[in-house]
Amino acid sequence: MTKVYTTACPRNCYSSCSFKVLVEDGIIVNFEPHSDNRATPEGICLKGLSYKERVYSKKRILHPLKSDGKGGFSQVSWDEALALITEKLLYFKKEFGSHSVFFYESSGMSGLLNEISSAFWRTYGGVTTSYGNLCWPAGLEAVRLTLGENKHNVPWDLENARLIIMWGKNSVETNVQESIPLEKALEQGAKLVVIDPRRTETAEKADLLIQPRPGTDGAFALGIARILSDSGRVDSTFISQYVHGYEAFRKSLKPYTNAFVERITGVPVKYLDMLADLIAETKPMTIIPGYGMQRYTNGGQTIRCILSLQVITGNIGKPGACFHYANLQSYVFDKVLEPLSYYPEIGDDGVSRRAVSKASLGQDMLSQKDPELKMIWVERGNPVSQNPDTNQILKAFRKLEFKVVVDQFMTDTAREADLILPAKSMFEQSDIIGSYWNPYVQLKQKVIDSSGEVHPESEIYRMLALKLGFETKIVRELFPDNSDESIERWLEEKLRPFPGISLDKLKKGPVMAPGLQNIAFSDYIFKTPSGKVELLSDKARKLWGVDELPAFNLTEENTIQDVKNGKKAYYFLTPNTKNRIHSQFGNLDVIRQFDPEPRLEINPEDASEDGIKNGETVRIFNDRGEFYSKVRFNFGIRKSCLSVPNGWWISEGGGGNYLTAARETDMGHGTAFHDNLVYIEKI
Ligand SMILES: Nc1nc2c(c(=O)[nH]1)N[C@H]1C(S)=C(S)[C@@H](COP(=O)(O)OP(=O)(O)OC[C@H]3O[C@@H](n4cnc5c(=O)[nH]c(N)nc54)[C@H](O)[C@@H]3O)O[C@H]1N2
Ligand SMILES: Nc1nc2c(c(=O)[nH]1)N[C@H]1C(S)=C(S)[C@@H](COP(=O)(O)OP(=O)(O)OC[C@H]3O[C@@H](n4cnc5c(=O)[nH]c(N)nc54)[C@H](O)[C@@H]3O)O[C@H]1N2
Ligand SMILES: [Mo]
Repeated sequence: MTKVYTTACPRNCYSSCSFKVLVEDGIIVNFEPHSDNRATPEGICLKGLSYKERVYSKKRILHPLKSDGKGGFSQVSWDEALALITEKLLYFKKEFGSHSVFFYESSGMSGLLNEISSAFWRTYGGVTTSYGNLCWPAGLEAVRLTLGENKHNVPWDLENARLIIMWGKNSVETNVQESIPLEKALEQGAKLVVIDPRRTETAEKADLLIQPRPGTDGAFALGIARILSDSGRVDSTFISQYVHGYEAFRKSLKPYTNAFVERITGVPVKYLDMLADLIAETKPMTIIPGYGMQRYTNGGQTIRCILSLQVITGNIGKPGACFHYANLQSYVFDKVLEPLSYYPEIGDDGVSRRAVSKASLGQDMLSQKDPELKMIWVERGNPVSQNPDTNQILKAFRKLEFKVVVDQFMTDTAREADLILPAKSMFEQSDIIGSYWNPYVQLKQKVIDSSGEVHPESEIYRMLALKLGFETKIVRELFPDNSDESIERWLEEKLRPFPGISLDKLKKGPVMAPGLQNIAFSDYIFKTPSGKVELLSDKARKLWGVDELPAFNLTEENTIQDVKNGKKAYYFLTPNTKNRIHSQFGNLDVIRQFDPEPRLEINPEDASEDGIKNGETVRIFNDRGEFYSKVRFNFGIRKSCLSVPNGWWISEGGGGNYLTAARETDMGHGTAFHDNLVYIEKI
């Protein structure tokens, strides 16, 4: 008998697809689309289809593994693993204080149950945690400063746009499902502009591709804003009713002359005029900025500059008119989870807090004093391959006395562990997820029993809490046992404030977020200090020390001449790619068929200047580190740029983060991965 379950993909990906899982005799046999999700009606991508291999893969870790200290691991029982962890936790707390333990989590799996981890570490006595994010926070903060909150029109509203600008977003690869409304819009005659130093798969659909020097989009946007405001082609009615600071903004645009913008961005002036005309003449317009573009030291300001174009043309709060950064309308559980949370910025409950920046993880771990770090617990993250400055991270890891990594596979980070605990797959525990693009709350359902000896984190923490002697009442309150009833009861409790959503409903399909605005800001309520759209933001200076106005600053490493220390230097881009989610999926055979090894893309003109042939192996380096890769010629990549997708494990030939700097973005404590000049040489 085939049982059919509704579920949703919990990966850190825009799409968060709904789909159905077909199960026979407790084994997953197939997947089907779930058409109730209007944003993802056609089903999952190749990564989704590879889930079957992922769950049943021989490479999957199914038992606790202990390191022999020489690179090998052997299986140990849960009893032994838990006893060892308990002993270490008690010892480090007594000897050095609980903050000598570092709890690191990241974006490998989403869900409300993740908050149990925080509750555990808080109850243990408070540990060192991390703040900031590898992904998107500079842009989130830029939008919040300007519009008051992060939301955008429902994905299918894109059909209504007449002009779509994919500004540093490679939607065809990173948001596959966005192609559905995009294609419809294009069929109806909409124009697509792509702004990206790479000629991406998305660019193949475009009417116009503009390839600026990396990190200079702010100047480009302000150049357009100047042309529009000088020629009076702005929406004066919208501006006078809803915009704060337009006059100051207009005056600040003077320096962004065509000549200046061309020099900074490397884009010929005619394209600046062309895009200004298109924007002035084509309404409604939706700008879809990507996240890669804000991983620079000027990333937040860049997003403010681009958003200003949306604002001065009045393209807000209407069908087809919006700034598609992040739609957090389904993130409704923050309040409900607050009692469990343990983050530096939350609450004052007498537990002392200490946190290090995700952007400078290695350096910050090494510099902790009183107490120094002794132990790390890594969960849902692969910092050795995903955070910047790998050499520093390895140094910091290797200085620790005890490392626990919870993961499904032998990742670069797992290899560094003293003890690896096997992690659940998405099909082995139910949880509730939101999305930062589609507007649904969804249930990721348990459809099979745990593989091998796997326990989900909630259960690992419950077992540890008992071993550590946490009060019985606390254990009962905070740590549900892993029976289906207990987990469902826990989830139902989190749904209680939302009468429109029940677990039964979610088992059938996705449910629209409560209070959803299909067309974001259609009520023209902006939760900013002035109650208006803020081009001028006092908070921007107060919180982050940047200009009150959207302004362009050169990134830390950009030289404009594309040389450094007298030597030809390259902008090193490490974007996301179709067949992996960061460091996940690349190890599966299905995916390997398409992507067997990393390739560094280079413009053949650059390659010939450096005497490099297609397919040759080169050394890529700077003063932070080096790695080696074969090159692939790509006429579509802007000169002076190199590109290799992030996420390749070091053990698979990856290593891009050996070269990235441990730097925060200008706002939001993001990570400026792409602000990174490198050199290459033949070997
Ligand atoms: N298939 C797949 N989908 C994913 C992911 C994945 O790994 N794989 N990851 C998910 C996550 S966590 C994220 S953060 C998103 C990210 O997905 P996107 O938002 O698309 O971001 P990136 O792939 O980092 O970068 C997008 C583009 O920005 C370009 N770019 C880099 N620097 C600049 C610049 O200075 N100016 C301009 N104009 N363009 C620039 C890059 O060349 C790249 O093509 O995708 C999500 N979806
Ligand atoms: N150079 C460079 N580096 C980058 C980026 C870039 O643009 N350039 N992009 C950054 C971005 S946008 C992001 S979002 C990050 C992503 O980096 P991370 O947040 O570290 O996420 P992933 O690499 O997707 O997955 C981390 C691990 O989670 C594991 N995992 C999956 N499910 C579970 C579970 O249920 N429990 C546990 N314990 N583990 C699980 C996976 O097997 C995987 O090994 O990378 C960043 N790194
Ligand atoms: Mo991300």
